[in-house]
Amino acid sequence: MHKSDINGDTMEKELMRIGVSLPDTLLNKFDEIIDQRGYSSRSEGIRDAIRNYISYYEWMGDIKGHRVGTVSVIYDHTKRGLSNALADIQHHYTHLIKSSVHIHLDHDNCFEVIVLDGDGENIKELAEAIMSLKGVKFSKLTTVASSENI
Ligand code: NI
Repeated sequence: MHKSDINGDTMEKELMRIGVSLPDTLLNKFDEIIDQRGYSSRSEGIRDAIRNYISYYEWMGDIKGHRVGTVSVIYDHTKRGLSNALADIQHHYTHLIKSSVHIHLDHDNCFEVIVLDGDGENIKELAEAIMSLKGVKFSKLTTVASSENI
């Protein structure tokens, strides 16, 4: 077996082309960042972004045991059904949610921080449910082991 077959390099070398539809504001912002960071091409920036996305979700997969944490979300409250969907999710996980803060950022956007305490896998479920909602522009989960495990 060739060495590259073992470490997965072979897979990375087979480049696939994909077509992606993006809002121009999102693409312009992305182009600005990859330019500032000195990326040689948009493709290289996208590959890096996808690697970060994958490692973030792999990290999320390791969240287990009793945890405390936060989910921060920025979303467009004018998006039909989104505020209701967010409320529905939070009402489903009342046993985890200790507090939340809501700030109306501007005409369309809201910033919400949800403070959580409970089982790590449930916290992850809650975070994933929120992150996958259409209209959520930013979301971030942070967790630490609760005091008994520190
Ligand atoms: Ni608001």
